[in-house]
Amino acid sequence: MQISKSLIEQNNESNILSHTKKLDYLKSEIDSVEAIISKLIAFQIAIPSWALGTGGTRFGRFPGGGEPRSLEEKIEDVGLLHALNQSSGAISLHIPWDIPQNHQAIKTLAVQHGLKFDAVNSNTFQDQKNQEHTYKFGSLQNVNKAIRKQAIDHNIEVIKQGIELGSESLTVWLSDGSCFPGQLNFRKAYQNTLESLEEIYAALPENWKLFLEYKAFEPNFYSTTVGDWGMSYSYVQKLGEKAFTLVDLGHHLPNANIEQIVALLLMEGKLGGFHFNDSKYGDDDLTAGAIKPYQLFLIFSELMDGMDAKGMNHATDLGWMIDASHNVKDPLEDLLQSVEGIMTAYAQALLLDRNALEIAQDENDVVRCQEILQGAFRTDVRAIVAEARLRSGGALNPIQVFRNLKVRENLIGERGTLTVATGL
Ligand code: AFD
Ligand code: MN
Ligand code: MN
Repeated sequence: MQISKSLIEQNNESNILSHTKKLDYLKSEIDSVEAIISKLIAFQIAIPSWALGTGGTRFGRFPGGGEPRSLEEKIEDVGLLHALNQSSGAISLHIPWDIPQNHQAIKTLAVQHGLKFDAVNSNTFQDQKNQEHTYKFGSLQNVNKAIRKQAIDHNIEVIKQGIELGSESLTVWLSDGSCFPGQLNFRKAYQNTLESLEEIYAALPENWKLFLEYKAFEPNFYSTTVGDWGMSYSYVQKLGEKAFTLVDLGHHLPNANIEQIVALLLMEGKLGGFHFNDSKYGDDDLTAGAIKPYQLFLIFSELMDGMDAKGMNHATDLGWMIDASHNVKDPLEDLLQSVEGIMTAYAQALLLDRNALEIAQDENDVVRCQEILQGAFRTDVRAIVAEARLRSGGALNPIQVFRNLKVRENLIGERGTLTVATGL
C-alpha cells in the first residue's frame, strides 16, 4: 500500500482551521517558531526493521495481522510512516533478520519511499540455524577463540552488507555477561571483548562509525560485559575516533540520570547516537515519551546544549533511532506516536531560553531554573510539530489519517492475518 500526497492533503483539510489558530497563537507568543520549524523539518528518526511486527513478552505474543513478511514489506511499512509524518526517512536493519537478496533492488525501493539506510545492527545474542558455534556463553567475550572469531566475522559481514546499502554505521549490542558469580573472569572478558572489537573496528570504512550500546541487565543477570556508559566509554575510547557510545534509554538501572550521562558523553566527544523508547521498570521498549516525557525533554535540552557548544548539526551529527517493541498497540501507530513524542521533546528543547537558564544557574537561583525549564516543557508545541509535517507534505494528524485510510485493514488484505515479521 502507498499513501498519495493528495489523500493526505484531503485529510488535512478538516484540521487546517483549528491548526492555524493554534499556530498563530504560538507565533504571537514565541519569536523562534520559524527557526524551530526549519530544524524539525530537517530532523529524521530512523525506524528499526524489528519494530514493525508485534513484539511480545516471554509469556506471549498477540499479533494484529498484516505484518511485513519480507525486507521489501518492512521498507514499505517505513515508507507509510514517512509519508504520514515526513520525519521517519530512514530504516535501521538487523542482520541476519534482514539480509537483502538483491542490494540494488532494495536500494531502489528505499529511494522510492524516500528512505535512507541508517545503522546496521549485528546479532550475536542468538544462535542461527546452521551456525557452527553457540553464543550461550557470550560472543566477543567468549573464552573460546573460535567462537570469538565467528562473532567478529559476523560483524564484518554486517559491515559489508551495510556498505552495499549505503549505511554509514554499525551498532553493536552484546548480550555478553554472566548469570552467576564466579562464572566469568571480568578482566579476561573485558580484554577478549576489546580485542574482538578492535578487529571489527579495523574493518570499518573511513567514513563509518561504530556505536557500542550498553545495557545493565538482561539476558544476563549477574554481570554484563558492556554494562553501563562508563564501560562503553572505556572501550570506545581505546578503539579510536570512529567509535562512540550509543545510549538506549531503556538500558539503565532504575532512576539513572540519563540526561547527565548524555551531557558528559557529548562533552567527551563520545556520544554517537540514541535508541529511543520509554520504560517503567527495565528495557520495557515502550513508546517514546509515553511514561517519562519530562525526562525525554531534559535529555533533549542537554543534547541541544552540548551539540550547540560543539557546533554540531542536530540532524546529522548523531544517530537518531527508535528501539521499541509493542505487545498491545498496532506497531505502526505506536511508531507514529514515538516519533511525535521525540519531535515534541526536541521542539520544547529548542524553545528553551538557555541564556536565561545560564544566568539563573550562575546566580544559584534554583527556583528560576525550574521555572525556565518547566516553562518550555509545559508549552504545547504540538501545532509547531504539526506545521513542520504539513510543510514537508505530511499529515497534520498522522494517526487520524492512518485510521481514516484504513491502513492496517489494507495491509491485512494484502498480507493476511497470520504473517509474522522476523525479529525477536
Ligand atoms: C536489544 C538492544 C539492541 C538490539 C535489540 C534487538 O537494545 O539494540 O539490537 O534489542 O531487538 O535490547
Ligand atoms: Mn537498543
Ligand atoms: Mn533494548
